[in-house]
Amino acid sequence: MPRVLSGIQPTGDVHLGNYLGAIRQWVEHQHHHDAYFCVVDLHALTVPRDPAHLRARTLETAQLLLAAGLDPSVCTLFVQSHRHEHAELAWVLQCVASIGELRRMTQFKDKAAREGEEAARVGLFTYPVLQAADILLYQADHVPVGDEQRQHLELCRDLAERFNHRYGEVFTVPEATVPAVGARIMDLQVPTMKMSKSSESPQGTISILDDPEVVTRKIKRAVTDTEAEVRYDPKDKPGVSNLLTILAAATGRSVEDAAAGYTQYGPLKADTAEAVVELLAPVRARYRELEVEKDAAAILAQGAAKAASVAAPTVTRAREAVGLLPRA
Ligand code: ATP
Ligand code: LTN
Repeated sequence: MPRVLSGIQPTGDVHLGNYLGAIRQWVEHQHHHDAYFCVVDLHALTVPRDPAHLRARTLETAQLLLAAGLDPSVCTLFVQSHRHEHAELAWVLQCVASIGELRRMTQFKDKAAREGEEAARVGLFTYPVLQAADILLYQADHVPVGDEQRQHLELCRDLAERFNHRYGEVFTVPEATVPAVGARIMDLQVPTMKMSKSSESPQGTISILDDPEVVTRKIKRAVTDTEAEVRYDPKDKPGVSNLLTILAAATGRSVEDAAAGYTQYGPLKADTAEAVVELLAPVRARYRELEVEKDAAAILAQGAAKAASVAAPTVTRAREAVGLLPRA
């Protein structure tokens, strides 16, 4: 079976963009892949966080993934920091990556620009190398992610190829799997910015646990434009195009099909809201049903143990390849 791995940061409320861009694909993939999914708590340390909050969010994010449909009897769900191999391989790969290629990462440039690069943590800079370690440890063939992760996946492939070339074949070179529709859901209030867990735009972000009334209100108040023409044109009409993308992704159609028949924004918003409410209803219901807290911790412990069976041999091979003295 081909192997799949992906991760999500425990940095805030899981939102519709995470669901349509990534999680929904994970739920699908788990049935025909050897599938590994992790809550990437080490990645969350790259910007300042409250420790108690991070701890709580890590468990809650795992619970949400279970509610969204990840099934621990068919996939491996774990917390990144519970496997020390991630940090260990990340170091080795930091000695393969160059400063120049990391400097070109747009996510680093954007995030570092917010506080000024001087004060940005070194971990924010090396973040994509840790991500590459996550992927390469499991010899993943496919990595289902949203659109903004393409560049990190390219870097991961480059590092795998460079390592294999320099030290011998150790790593599978992975491919990004990005959905055709829904890979980049935009903020409903600022449709030129991607919907994000860590943005300060509660009205622009739909949490996957939002009440149906809240979802409906947010979509009805979504920023559009004054033209009153329903047409998919992300450059000139980012708000309307985002609604069409959401409607299309939620109902499994192309954006063109989704746009057909609408002449006004009101009905488009009403139907989009209805489709999203319907899409998220099972996730909300399951989140409430789950005897969450205890179960999730046990599932994560099992997941970490299962992850070791793939991660540990990979690290051993990588250590040997670069010339680290074998452990006694
Ligand atoms: P943060 O704001 O803390 O960076 P995030 O919302 O970008 O968080 P991540 O945990 O970094 O979420 O990403 C988890 C997955 O969700 C990734 O595969 C990412 O590509 C995808 N994703 C994130 N935001 C969107 C979005 N707006 N549209 C589609 N996919 C998204
Ligand atoms: N950087 C990713 C999260 C992430 C990830 C991974 C995704 C960390 N490690 C490994 C896929 C595979 C993001 O979505 N911001």
